[in-house]
Amino acid sequence: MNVLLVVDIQNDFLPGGALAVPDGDKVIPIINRLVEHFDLILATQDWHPANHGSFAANHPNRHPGEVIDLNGTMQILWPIHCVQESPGADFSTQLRTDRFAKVFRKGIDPAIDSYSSFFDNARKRSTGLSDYLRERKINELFICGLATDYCVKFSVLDSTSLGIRTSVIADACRGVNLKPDDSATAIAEMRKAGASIIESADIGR
Ligand code: VGL
Ligand code: ZN
Repeated sequence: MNVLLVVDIQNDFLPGGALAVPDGDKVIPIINRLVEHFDLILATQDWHPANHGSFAANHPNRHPGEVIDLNGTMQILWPIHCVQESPGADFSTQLRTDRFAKVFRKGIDPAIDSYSSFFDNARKRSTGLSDYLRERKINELFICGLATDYCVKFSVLDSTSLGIRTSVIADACRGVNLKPDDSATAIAEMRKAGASIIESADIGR
């Protein structure tokens, strides 16, 4: 069984959104084709309460891009984004979600961020994804989505560390690139951790 994980294709990460990933919308037609070629499709949603500690606005005199210690974990501060039940947290209406078997939500605890689809940034709490995969004896995963340098990267690193054979579909990902080469660095890190870096054209054609 081949399994696709679609990470955070939400309005706030798309052009016009609160934390827009440059060209983030370009991955949508690619992912809409990919879903035809997988047996099981899983997805994640960044799903923050309004008082989330990753929002610069929740810290006096702090601005997006600054780094703070949030309860013992290094935290980059972001604009307010993907607030639970807000339109910014919705999947894009352009995205084919009809084949999503299950959506895992993350970043729910205001005290800690969660870039990875598996665990929060302190690796204390699970989203349920690792149990879901283990119960179904799934040990191979294809990952795509937003953003290459945050949620995709940390999902891939947790996936390989769990012993899951992991492939990143590079052209179906885009990065925030706070620094211009952050995505390239992230791809190199993922490869070094044992992930295969592939292209969407390698799937189903
Ligand atoms: C993400 C920054 C903050 C992501 C989520 O989905 O990559 N990045 N929250
Ligand atoms: Zn977030």
